[in-house]
Amino acid sequence: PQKIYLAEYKPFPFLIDGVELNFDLAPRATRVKSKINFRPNPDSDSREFFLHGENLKLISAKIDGKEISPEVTDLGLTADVPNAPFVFEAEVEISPETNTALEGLYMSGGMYCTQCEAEGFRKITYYPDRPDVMATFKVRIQGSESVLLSNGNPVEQGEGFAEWHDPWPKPAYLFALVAGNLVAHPDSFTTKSGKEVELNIYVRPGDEGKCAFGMEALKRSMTWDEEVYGREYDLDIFNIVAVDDFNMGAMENKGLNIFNSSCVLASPETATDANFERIEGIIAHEYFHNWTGNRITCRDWFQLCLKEGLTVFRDQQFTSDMRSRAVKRIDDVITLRARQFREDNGPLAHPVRPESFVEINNFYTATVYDKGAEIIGMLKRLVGDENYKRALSLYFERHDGEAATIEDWLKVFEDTTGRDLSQFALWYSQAGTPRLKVSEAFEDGTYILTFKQETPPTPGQSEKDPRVIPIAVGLLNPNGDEVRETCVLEMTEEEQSFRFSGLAAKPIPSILREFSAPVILERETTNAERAFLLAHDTDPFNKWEAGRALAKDTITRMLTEDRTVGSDLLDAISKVRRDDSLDPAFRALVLALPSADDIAQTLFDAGHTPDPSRIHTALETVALSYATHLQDVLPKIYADMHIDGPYSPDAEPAGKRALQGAVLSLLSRLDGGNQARAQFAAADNMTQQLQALACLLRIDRGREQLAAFEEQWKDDRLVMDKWFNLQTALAAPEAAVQTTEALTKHAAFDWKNPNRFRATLGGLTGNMAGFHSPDGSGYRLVADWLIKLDAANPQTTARMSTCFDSWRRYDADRQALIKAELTRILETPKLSRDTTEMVTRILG
Ligand code: HT7
Ligand code: ZN
Repeated sequence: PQKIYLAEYKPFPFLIDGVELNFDLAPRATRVKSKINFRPNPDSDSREFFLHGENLKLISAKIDGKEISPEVTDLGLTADVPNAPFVFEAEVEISPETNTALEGLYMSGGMYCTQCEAEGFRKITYYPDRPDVMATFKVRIQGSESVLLSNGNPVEQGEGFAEWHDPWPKPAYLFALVAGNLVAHPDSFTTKSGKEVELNIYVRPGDEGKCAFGMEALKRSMTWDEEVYGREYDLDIFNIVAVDDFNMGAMENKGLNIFNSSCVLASPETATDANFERIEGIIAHEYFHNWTGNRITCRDWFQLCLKEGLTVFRDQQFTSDMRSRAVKRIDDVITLRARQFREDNGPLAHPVRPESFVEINNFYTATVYDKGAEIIGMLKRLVGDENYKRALSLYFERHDGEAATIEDWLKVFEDTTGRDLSQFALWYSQAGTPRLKVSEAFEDGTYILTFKQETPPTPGQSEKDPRVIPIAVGLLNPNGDEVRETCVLEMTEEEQSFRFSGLAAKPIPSILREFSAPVILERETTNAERAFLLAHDTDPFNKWEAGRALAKDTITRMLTEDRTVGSDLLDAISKVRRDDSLDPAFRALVLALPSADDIAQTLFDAGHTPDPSRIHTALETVALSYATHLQDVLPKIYADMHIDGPYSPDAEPAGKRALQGAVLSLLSRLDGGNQARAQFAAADNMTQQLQALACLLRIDRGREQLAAFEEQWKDDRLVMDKWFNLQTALAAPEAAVQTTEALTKHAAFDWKNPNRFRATLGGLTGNMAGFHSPDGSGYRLVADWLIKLDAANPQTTARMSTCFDSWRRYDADRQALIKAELTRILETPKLSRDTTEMVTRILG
């Protein structure tokens, strides 16, 4: 397959003055007529006219009204065109009903919908399907459905048709069309300059009761973007549509966001607290794209982090403002380490701005999104809040209506602050997570911290240069008082020392506060010091981090030195658990154990070969030790966290339920599941119902409750996803593969639906000890399903194949088994470009 390189960027030879599209909808024979006004691009010296087009049946093509016979291949169309403005017209036929890849125009549950990012528009009609070609669109839809939607503002609507006009020039990846017999949850919003905006969330009949939270989240997002970034909405209408079959979470199409129904629909009975928070974050994320992505888009797909890193950063800021800043930061770092650090440490490592790709869909990664957001966080910390604000205003002013690059982005910061950001730019071009080794010295009242940075080689990048690393540090004296408030040390060299003078005693450092840079901190320390920081650190992130390090140290020693769970960990954790002054959500986070995957990577980094089954046992042992050590207080904390009154998804009650759930999980290891059975029976919300079910699955496989849950929720697709997921994710290691296999034979296992596929197979791949079953049955089952799915949906298959990316961590037998399955996948006839690229990179 052909590789595309950033270095080979060339502008498109033509500009577009306007696009008219006409859709005549039919499930297997939709007709799309296009009329595009082209003119030569003065910034290009080429006049080659190539339009992308895939899986299209060309009916006719014209230039300036005259029929032409262009050269057509599997990838597009070439024609001779005048060296002057001209009108290109085409009519094509497409088949949405048989489009199982969920890219382009497809059908989901009887409705038509589109997904054009990144390169789906070329499956709708012939077009220069690249983000730097921006145009205004007029769209006419003919169909028998009651709701016919596209981007922009409505122009005219009548029996069987609707017309839309989007006045804002946009790239084709932001095009959207929806047609279905849908119902609206309507509302409105008045912008700060007094403009009335009509808002709707469109859903299938029956889902109307699950829209209210999403709508409130949308209005909160609109207000926040006005207040914090000065960004107002710019159309008369903003529509959201919920779709059941969707490859990712949601899509920011101009004025017509399309959402995976799991990322917008919520009611207390059917969605967990975590679902509510995620929905709020995703609604905000897609809405924020209206400025960071749509008004200012990307010049090419290598610049994807320009819109995604910034928009993730913005949605993280929003959530910290809506909820708890400390808890949000801890949650984000847990996710970053689990997804991005894993990626950066394996065969799929790539720079935040990659330099080449075969299939761009494979680069919607944790690195581009989450590390992209971390880079912006570092930049903000380095330049300060005021300069960040000024730089962003300049960015919006200078690049509005443009397709920009990372160079443009950094330039606004350089112009605002006068700083040279050329070394900082390495964060975009160098892959891999820097290791930051710390050593210290104390003499005559001066404390010296010395840092050494090193980034291990990654695929295609053996040498790395030192980066700029903002290291937020505070110092505590031995009695626990803070003697130096947080300051940001700016590391620029490979090795660098920083001095703190005038100290009466050797301080205890709190390093990398708020996780000020996406690095791995390596520092020789003791569990006594970790316990001290857990008790005294004023930085909530590092307070939590100290407890996490203590737990990880205990677990890794249990596995490598045959230690038992020490009292240092139990006493330290127990203090936090008993401390009523702390936020319950924070206490729940302190109690949560590191994931099996985290332990496996830590062991591997320390030169050990992780054994998934022993890791599982060690984690269970620590949980039981927590339970036994805390048994006198657990019932009281459980009772204290009880909330009277109706369910609310707000942060405070959600935090209480999180702590109550963590306590229930411990209690159920001591009481045979009595409390969990009672909670399951009494639960009036999904959070508590699912918490209880999870506990019972561990105890007696929860057979009775699983059946009751299925009976109660069999008609709710999103809740049934949870039912599938819980069983494969929490199955005992020896039963996980069999359980998954049985569930794939369940009548409700619709493998073409990405949510159901991910819930079921993704549950197994996340169940480390089950997936890595020594006989290779987990690998085989997953590979069988990936091969099957690839023929229908390459994008989701390629994404799910990343479950194999950590294969080099394991013993030789497991490595051989995984390699055999990856090779089998690769040898599948007609394997997609997406999966071929992914599996080839994983094999290395
Ligand atoms: N910008 C979107 C990324 C995206 C996507 C969404 C749904 C289906 C396929 C997709 N391919 C790329 C989502 C976002 O980051 O907001
Ligand atoms: Zn995004």
